[in-house]
Formats: sequence, C-alpha cells, structure tokens
Amino acid sequence: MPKREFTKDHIKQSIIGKLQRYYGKTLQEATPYQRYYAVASTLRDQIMDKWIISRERDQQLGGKRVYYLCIEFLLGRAMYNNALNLLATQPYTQALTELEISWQDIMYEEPEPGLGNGGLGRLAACFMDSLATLDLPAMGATIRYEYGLFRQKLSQGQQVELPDDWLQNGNVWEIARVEDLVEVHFEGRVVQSVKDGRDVYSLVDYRTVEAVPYDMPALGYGNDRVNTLRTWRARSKQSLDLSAFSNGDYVAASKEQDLANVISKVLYPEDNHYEGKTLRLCQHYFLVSATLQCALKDFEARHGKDYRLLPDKVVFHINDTHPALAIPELMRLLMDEKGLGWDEAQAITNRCMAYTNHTIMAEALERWPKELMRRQLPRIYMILEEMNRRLCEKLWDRFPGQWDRIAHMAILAYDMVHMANLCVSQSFCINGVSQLHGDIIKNETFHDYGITTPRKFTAITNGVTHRRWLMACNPRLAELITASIGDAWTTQPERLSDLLPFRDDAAFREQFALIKRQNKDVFNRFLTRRQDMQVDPAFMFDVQVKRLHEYKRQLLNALHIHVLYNRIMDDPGFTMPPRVFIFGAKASRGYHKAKMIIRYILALSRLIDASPRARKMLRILFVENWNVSAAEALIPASDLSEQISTAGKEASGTGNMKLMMNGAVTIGTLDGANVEIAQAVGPDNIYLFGMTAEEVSAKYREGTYAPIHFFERNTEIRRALSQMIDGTLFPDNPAMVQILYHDLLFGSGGSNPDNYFVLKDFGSYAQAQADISRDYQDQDLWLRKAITNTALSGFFSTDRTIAQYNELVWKLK
Ligand code: 26W
Repeated sequence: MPKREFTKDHIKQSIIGKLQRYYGKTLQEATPYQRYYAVASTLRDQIMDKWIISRERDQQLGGKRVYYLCIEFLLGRAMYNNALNLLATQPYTQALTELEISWQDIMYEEPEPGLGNGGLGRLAACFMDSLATLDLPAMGATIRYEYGLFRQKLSQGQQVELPDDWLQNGNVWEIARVEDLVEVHFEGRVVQSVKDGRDVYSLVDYRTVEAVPYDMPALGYGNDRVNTLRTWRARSKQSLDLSAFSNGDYVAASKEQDLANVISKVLYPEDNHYEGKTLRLCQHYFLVSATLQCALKDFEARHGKDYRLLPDKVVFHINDTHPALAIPELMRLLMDEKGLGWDEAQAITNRCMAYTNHTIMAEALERWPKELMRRQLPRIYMILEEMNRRLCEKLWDRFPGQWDRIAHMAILAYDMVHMANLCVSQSFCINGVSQLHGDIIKNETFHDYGITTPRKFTAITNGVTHRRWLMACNPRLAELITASIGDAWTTQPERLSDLLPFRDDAAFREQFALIKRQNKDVFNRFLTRRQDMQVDPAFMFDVQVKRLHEYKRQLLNALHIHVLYNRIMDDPGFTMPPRVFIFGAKASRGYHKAKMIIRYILALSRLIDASPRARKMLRILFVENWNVSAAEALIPASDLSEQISTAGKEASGTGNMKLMMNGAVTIGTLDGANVEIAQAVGPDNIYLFGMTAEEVSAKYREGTYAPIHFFERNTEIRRALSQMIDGTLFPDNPAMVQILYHDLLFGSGGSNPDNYFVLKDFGSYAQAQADISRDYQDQDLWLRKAITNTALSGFFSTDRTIAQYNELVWKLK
C-alpha cells in the first residue's frame, strides 16, 4: 500500500477539509476543540497508513510477540507525541502557524487518558514508546475505563474528588474492533464429563460479559512500526433478557447487564493498598481472559494449532499481580478449549509467563479469599487448587516437614489465594524494577523462592521515555542539546553523556540557566490556566510530585518547611535563597492519613502566606490534580527533585528519572533507583541523606525505635509538632491533624510510632537541605550539577530498559 504524503500544504488542506466535512465550519468559525479534532485526525490518517503496513509485516514475519498485561496505562495526551514520533512536528508547526493556530491553543483541548494511579501505569505507557521505537512486536492490554483516576480539587484546605469523564467527547485515537469481540464468563458451576477417555471440564450457568477491544496506536520514533494498545470495554450480551422482561421480572432482566456495565466503568483509585473488592477481581479476570483469548486466536491464525510452539511465539508479561489470573486462564484455555493434558498445558504456561513485581509494601500484596474466587470464577479456582496441590508436593520434597515454610510459599493457604506466590511459582522470570528492589524481592520478600529458583530472579531497572520526558516536554533544552552534540541521543540516549564537557563552557551554562528560567514562565502559564495562580520564577523550584503515601514521606518535607518557617519567624537575621516548595499528589479516597497530610501542607501554606517576611523566601504551591500534563509542565522548570522515601520502600521511582533528565538535582535516600542515580552522577551531584535500607530493616527487626526521644531532645521538632495541634495551624479546629502528631510519637491504630522514620531521618534531611541552600547560591556550581544530571540520565531511558527486557526475558525477533 502506498503511503500518502503529508507535507505542510497537505496538512493545511486536510485540517480545513475536516472542519468542513465533520463540522460544516470554516477555520475561523471552528471552536478550539474542533480545531484540535481536525489536527489530531489528520495525524491519525498518517498513522493509519503505517499501522496497516506494520501489522501486515508482523503477520508475514511470524515472529514472537509480547503481550504486556497491565491493569493501568497512564498515557497522558497523545497528539504532540504522535507528531514527534512521526518526525512531523515541523510541517505541522508550519501548517498551524499559517492557519494561525498554536499548539498551546489546541493541546489542552485533548482529553487526557488518566487510566492509571501512578508509577505502574506510567511505566507501562513509557514501555509502549520504547517497544515501538526498538521495532519490537508488542501489544499492550488494559481496561478501557470509562472514568479514569479522579480529578482532584483543592477546596477549603482539603482534597475533593470529582469524576474524570474523559470519554465524554469521544477519543480520536481509538478504533473499536467489534469484529474481535470475545466473551468472558463469570460465576456458574463446573461440570465434568469424559471425552476420548479424558476428563473434560466446562462451565455452565455462567454470566456472560462481552469484551470489545478499542485499539490505540503506539508509534515508534522515526520508524515504520505502529504497535497496538488494546483497551477492553465490557458490555452486556443482550440489551435485556426479554423473557424475564416480559414476565415482569425487571431486576432479573437486567442482571447480566449490571456486571457488564460496571466492569469497565471506573479505575480503582488505590495505589499500593489492596482491598479485596469483588468487582476488582472481575476486572482482573476480564482483562486477562479477553486478552488471552485474542492472543490464542491470533496464534492459531499465524501458526496453526500446535500449541507446543506457543512459548516460541508468545510471551505474556504480568505487571504486578493484578493480571496474575493469566496463569490459570491460559491453563484453562489450553486444557478445556484446546484439549491439552495438564502436564503439557502447565509446561507451556510456565514458559509463556513472565512477572514483574512493582511493590513490596505488605498492604499491597493481593490475597483473595478462596470463597470469593470459587464463587466468581469456579473453573479458575479449581485449576488453582490443582496447581497448588502439585506445587506443595514438590515443595514438600524440597523442605520435608517444614509446614510453615510451605504454607508461606503456597498459592492457597489459610483460605486465601496468594497472587504473588502464584506468579513467582509459575513464571519463568521474576523481575525487580531496580537493583536494590531486585535484591529485596529475591532475598527478603520471596526469600524461599530465592533459594529454590535463584536463576529465575532478575533485576532490570525502570526507565522513562526521554522522547516524552525531554524532547516533547522540554523542547528548548532538547534543541540546545542537539545544537551542542547532534541528534544521535534521540535514539541512543546514552549519547547524552557527550554533554559532560559542556559543564565547563560558560556560554552553555548560561543557555542552560536561561532555558530553566523560560520553562518557569511556561509553567506559570500552565498554572494560571489550571488554578489561577503564579509563582515567582526567581525562586528555586523544590519539587515533590508523586502519589501521596506515608512511605514517600511528604510529611518529612512538610515538617522541614514548618521548621524553616519557625526559623524565619524566630530569627530576624535568618535568610535563605528564596524557594518555593511544590507538591503535586493525589491521596486515595479512603486513605485518611494521606488526606491529613494534604491538610497539613495546605495549612502550612496559609500560615507562611500570612507572614510578609516569611513569604519573601519561602512559599508552598500545591498543584491541583497532579497528572501527566502537569508533570510535563512542571518537570522542565524544576531545580530540586525530592526523592525521600524510607529506604527499602520505593521499588524504583520514575519521577526521579524524569526530573534528573530535565536538570533537577536530587535530594534523596538510598532507595529504589536513587541508588543507581547516585552511582551514575557521583556524590557531588546528588544530596543523599538518611538511613539505608539495611539500617531500616535492622530497626524493624530490633523493634526498639522510640521517636519520642527526638521530640524530647530536638527543640525544633518539638515546636513544630506542638504547633500542629495547638491551634497555630487550625485555629477553628486545633485537633484537625492530630492523628499525624499522634502517629509520629505514639503510633495509631496498632501501628508502630513513626513507622517510616520521619523523625529519625529529620536531622540528616535538614542538613542536606542546608547544604543545598548554600550550594544553590553558587549558580555556576549548581549549574554544573544540573548539567551533569541531564548528561548522565541516558541510562534511565526505557530504550535501555526495554533492550534489557528483550535480551533477558522476552527474546523477541
Ligand atoms: C491492589 C492495590 C495496588 C495498586 C497498585 C497495589 C499496587 C499497585 C502498584 C503496583 C503500585 C505502583 O505503582 N508501584 C510503583 O511502580 C513503579 C513502576 O515500577 C515504581 O517505580 C514505583 O517505585 C512503585 O511504587
């Protein structure tokens, strides 16, 4: 098929033509949304050509492909990135300019797909970019949530959640593939029969939900590959059960519909905290069953029915345990539908499944009650039981008599299904997302599996796509880099290290500083639009942006700001280089302490603003509704990156990488990928503080930590904590955030006091912050650090991550 041409003039014609045909409007009459739609659908035309070619080529080559299963894909807006990956920003910019449209005017018209909570989902989105750019055949699979992560409003000092109705005006980038619809079955009962001398099991009296795929293109940068992100929508099979309806039983008539209509309705706003909700289990099974059915159909079309070939042609990547039911589902399909025996099916399944763990927080580990699983998915439960029986038999041979140990490793134990054990025992690869996290899952979390199958464990450090997170969001810096070292870095990010010598070039440093300053102005325009605010661009931007969680320790940051405020108020001689502490963070709806931390930060902000002297050097900005677009606006303007989790808790972190790439210097603990950032840039270009992961582990084991001592001995801590509850912050309700105070000193709800060592690490954190204030005043020194960070960020591109996954795990092409 010949590719159509897309020159500037074609683009202009196309935009005008679409406005006319779709909306019956001239360019002048069109609304900003209509203009957006016309530009985006012009890009889409261009993508379609490539998409078809790409699919045909894969079909011909018949190679192996990866299905990346993830319950979240935090995509962010696509228009500009698609233009970038098509190498078409220039003709589009010219065309738009001549039509008197600016990117800025139409960009914000694009609804933002926020189909994820945080790191897990954003990583999946970055992976799609690098998979396509490395020309690897891959399909992403997720749920097409009608409502993405809630929109956050800040109102009267607290977070308010509003629904995210992102599909309201449709989605230009998706194509409904009704022809690829599959059925997913829930509930019912299993009946056994004998066929050709073999036991055969099938599900009867089940409830049917139809899964309709909506495909979105995932483009490679500057190549011909377009992969697919398949998002599944649930719908009911019949519009109504007519017989029940005509009998007047309206509830029964719509029963099937209820489940169907809620499965793809809304993304759970939980991040690192698991609750055993039935609907969530249904979502998980819906995603894997639909995807696996379509994968097997595709396999047969390309390679026939010899399923022994499956592991050479297909790999399923399970991201965190949410898609873990892919394992028993593949068993079910191979046995019940394709007629294979158990042993053969299991051998194939074990060779097709790879698993990445993304968190070790105990409260995030999924365990489903057996009875719930049995009721919702009877056949799947049966398979899990048999799988568990065989596993325990093997474990018994290895650890005879060690009941506790075996129970700890089992899939089924104490009436619960342990999803992590399912993944670890049945996948050929168990991956951690940073070197430290890889060590922790192998030696602590899954210690006994680390002993029995050490070679299955790998650690491949996460990354971020430098095309979205540098080229697209920071075009000025990208241009400066290319002008200095050429453009090889766009596909070989390690080449960014060619920038290192430019640290010593005063003119380059000046340019770098100028761009940072310009990016602060750009951010201010964004902020005005979002929440009608401005920050002083002369201030240092100190940035902590990530989901709100106790282990991420936004509270440590806030407490330090509080102490700085007191220093300013107490000591008329105290000064510091002006800094704005910027937060962006959503708290899960039911996470009370997290919401109290937001209240505390907002109250501090009010307190500071009330003092003319304090606000000259200290400000707090809380960016409302933290999402991908906000990140794209703020990160290029950031000076300091706060990565201050309790060591051992943050599996990797990826915000740390985005900020580093854009020349922010990190203040951080030796946690997750911070360890590797520190190794890359060296001690002079990062501010490390706090306990190490080993020290944290030792403290937990000893159980002797007594934060009250810090309260007693450190007057600054005592003063700030006391003000938390004495009416200074909340005159109308002094007890508002009492739980935070109480939690730090005495523990709450049975937990240890200060479980995340905020007070223990406070001293070294405050010292590191003082060093930063000192160093920042020497702008040459600071700029050298900033440039070093950008120059050495190439390792943290997902291009490297994906290359490693392919080499060690997927082995595609
Ligand atoms: C069931 C509740 C639940 C929901 C989401 C449990 C766990 C999750 C995610 C796995 C949490 C998550 O996003 N983890 C983050 O994954 C990133 C990508 O690997 C890492 O960089 C972050 O450190 C990790 O917190």
